[in-house]
Parts: sequence; C-alpha cells; structure tokens
Amino acid sequence: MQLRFLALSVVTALAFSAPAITAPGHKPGEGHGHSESDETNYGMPGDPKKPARVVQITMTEADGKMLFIPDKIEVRRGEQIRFMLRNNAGQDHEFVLGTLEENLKHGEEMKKNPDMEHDDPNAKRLSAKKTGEIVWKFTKAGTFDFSCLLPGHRESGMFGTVVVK
Ligand SMILES: [Cu+2]
Repeated sequence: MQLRFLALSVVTALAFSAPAITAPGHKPGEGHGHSESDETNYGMPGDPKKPARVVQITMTEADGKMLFIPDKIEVRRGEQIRFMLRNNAGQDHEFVLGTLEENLKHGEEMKKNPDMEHDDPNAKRLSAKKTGEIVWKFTKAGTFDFSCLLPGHRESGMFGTVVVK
C-alpha cells in the first residue's frame, strides 16, 4: 500500500517536472528560433521576421583591388541589420562577419583549406553577380570585422569595419 503510493507520487512528480527539464533553450514546436545561447562576442543571428535596418554592401574589384563598398558601418548597440549583399565582381566572394581576431584566424585556416564553404548565420559566399543577405543583431558594443576570407582576398583589400556604439 505504502509502496504503491510512493510509486504513484514518483510518476506524478515526473509528469510535473518534465516540462521544466525541456524548457531551457529551444522549446518544442517553436521551430529554430535563436536564443541567448546563439550569442557570440560580436552579437547574434537576427530574426528575419523582426524589423531591421537595411545596409547594402557591394563586393567589387577595381584597379587590382578587391573591395567592399561601403567598408565602414556604424550601428547602435541592440540594432538589427539586414545586410543586402551583392557580388558585382566576376568571381566568387564572401562576406564573413566576426571579431577581427576570429576572422584573421579563420583566414589562416582558409589558406590550408580553400574549398571551405561558408553558410553560417554570420557568413555568405556569393558567386559572380549573385545577391544574398544576412540578418544580424549587434548586441555588443565594439569594433568588428567583415572580410572575404578566400585566400588572398583580404590582403587585396577585401575587408571592412562595423562599429557598434
Ligand atoms: Cu573575395
């Protein structure tokens, strides 16, 4: 009698505690929303359904240089930006957002492994004449980097700065 009561209480306790166990992170049925856990030290993936300021960035080549236009962007802390990327050049380019330190390190890895493809929330690779976009929320103040990490491209001028105030 006592044992059966105990077993029943365990089942009841489990039933009530189960939702608490699954609560942190992504809730079931929510789809892939972005939570605090996606936050990096340069911000976090944005929510495309929420308002965002549009910033157009063109990838181009001129006089033997590779460029992003513009190559300097100012953002308010907490602001969400929709980067509308356009590759006007005749070859592949990419846009990789990160801290300067991470991008330089990542660039070294790319030299060893040039076929590394980027399709992360902070990066986009575009073929010639293609467009793409990235939505990013800048939750941290600081100075960040965006670069094309294809071997030799950053060295040819293909990088820019995001200042978050
Ligand atoms: Cu490039």
